[in-house]
Amino acid sequence: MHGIAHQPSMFDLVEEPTLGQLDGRVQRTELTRGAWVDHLPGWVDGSEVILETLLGDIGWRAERREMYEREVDVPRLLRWYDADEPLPHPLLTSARERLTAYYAQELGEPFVTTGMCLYRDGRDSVAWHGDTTGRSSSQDTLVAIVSFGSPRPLLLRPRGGGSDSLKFPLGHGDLVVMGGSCQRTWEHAIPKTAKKVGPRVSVQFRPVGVS
Ligand SMILES: O=C(O)CCC(=O)C(=O)O
Repeated sequence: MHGIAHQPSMFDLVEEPTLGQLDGRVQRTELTRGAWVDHLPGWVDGSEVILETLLGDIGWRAERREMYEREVDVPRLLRWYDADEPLPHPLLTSARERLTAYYAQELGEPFVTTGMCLYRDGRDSVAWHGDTTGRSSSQDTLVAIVSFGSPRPLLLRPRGGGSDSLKFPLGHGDLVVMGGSCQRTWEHAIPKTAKKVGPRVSVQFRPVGVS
């Protein structure tokens, strides 16, 4: 589908995907203004089969938006799962449950929706933004991201810029969680790259009413 060049090896495809421990392994970086980021490289093991599923025909859509008075394609494909829509691989459902349990104290509510973004190659990207549609425009919340496929850096900077950005390299099976005031007081981006990179899928879990 979509002409995505991806050649999994037979070896990778027979490996069963599993989720690692979260307790004691997640590393927190405190940012300014009550924002923080948690990072756990390699949370999902054997994730090749999940990438294959996600690169299949799961209903990816291109979005268009107005720019300089004309409509242009948003440079990535999107797929949104509401609370009651089954996810395309059972490990993703387990991941959402495990994250809900791990962050229960801090979040006080479950992760419910699942947004997915497909970056087909290095030309796909997302510009600086915070997830501020809905409650996250005024309340602290958590957005958890599990990354599959080619590594791409997630950049973070305080809203409005002004200081150097932080870089979290997101590889195959890595977890990153943005928390506290991060969506309001910081911005994040996945920049384009001229390097030859394969597809990457970002799977984002959010509480209800946050996007
Ligand atoms: O690709 C990512 O992991 C980040 C996605 C993102 O920033 C968003 O969809 O809000």
